[in-house]
Amino acid sequence: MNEMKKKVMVSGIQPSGDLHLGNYLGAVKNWAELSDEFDCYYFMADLHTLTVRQDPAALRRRTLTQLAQYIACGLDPEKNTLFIQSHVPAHSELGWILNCYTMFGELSRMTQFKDKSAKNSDNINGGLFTYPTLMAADILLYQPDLVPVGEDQKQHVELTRDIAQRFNNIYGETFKVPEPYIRKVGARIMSLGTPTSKMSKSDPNGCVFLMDSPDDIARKFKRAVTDSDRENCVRFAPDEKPGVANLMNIYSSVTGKTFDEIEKEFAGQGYGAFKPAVGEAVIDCLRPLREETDRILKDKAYLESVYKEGAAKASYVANKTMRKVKKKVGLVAQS
Ligand code: ATP
Ligand code: LTN
Repeated sequence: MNEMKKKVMVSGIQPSGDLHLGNYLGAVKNWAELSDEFDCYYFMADLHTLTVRQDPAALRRRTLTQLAQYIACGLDPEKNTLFIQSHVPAHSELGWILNCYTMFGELSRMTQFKDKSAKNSDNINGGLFTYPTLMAADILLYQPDLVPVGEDQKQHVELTRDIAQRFNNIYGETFKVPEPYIRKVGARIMSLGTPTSKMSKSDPNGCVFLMDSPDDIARKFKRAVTDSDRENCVRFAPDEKPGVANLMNIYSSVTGKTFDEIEKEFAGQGYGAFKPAVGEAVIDCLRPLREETDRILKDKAYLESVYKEGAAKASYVANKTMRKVKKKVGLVAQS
């Protein structure tokens, strides 16, 4: 029987910090649900992290931990292609070529470049500036239909589309022009300390990491900011009570309960009961993920087999695109 070709998805996360609840609920958990429907490529974007100084040993540890976490969070390596970006040299190769089809002005307009160069004013390197062309290469190599990303990466996917269209206009159909795939609100988890900004690894206090101990998680939720009014009532009102809304969102995401059900469950009980309950629900949700990650990390041979096989599968597809690109631009084929 002729099987319908599945749509292709590609995404990556930089191992520049440990994965947190926002990364899980907003990205990896959803990716796992797409495994059957799509042909998915997920990678550790290790080359991207070099735009900011990294401790080499910590980078290696976080890259492997992230892979173990992808698997523990439900990304089955049999159904998804999981790999380490630097293991597929085509990413760097195509990144260079695409640099030559991307304008200085376009790169200058990227808000992430402006933000990161403001934060790292002592290290505004070329990689930070050309980061979007490497990201475009990450994507275009796999000819995907969709790129699941957070809102903040939309601009980079749009630039990727522009680069692909420009290349196709010069050389004829070479790259599929992909769409960003951005999930609705709800998946945006906010900081427990500052509920008006998103939960981020750069704000460890308001951030729950997947590998945090149950005690740490309980403590972080007990300290979570709720609201400054004296209502002390669990009610979904994101504008008036962003902290409470965020906790309800987290509780709903990990238990599957609706906001109505949550309001009823905590009616008349106040934040004193609600905050620890959210903490407990998160502990229960993350415990199996943490234990499974630890178990996988101990099985070095298995982890190695996953990333080797992932790199081989990814390279096969990536090299096919590379051959096409090299031929189009006029590079001499080796064989
Ligand atoms: P940074 O601290 O540099 O802002 P980060 O911790 O926000 O990084 P990213 O590497 O930018 O994480 O994001 C990886 C993936 O996780 C992206 O798909 C992004 O949309 C998702 N993600 C990150 N933070 C959140 C969040 N708070 N809520 C929902 N999804 C998130
Ligand atoms: N830039 C992204 C990580 C990333 C990515 C990609 C996402 C690198 N290459 C390709 C999707 C597709 C980030 O910082 N979150």
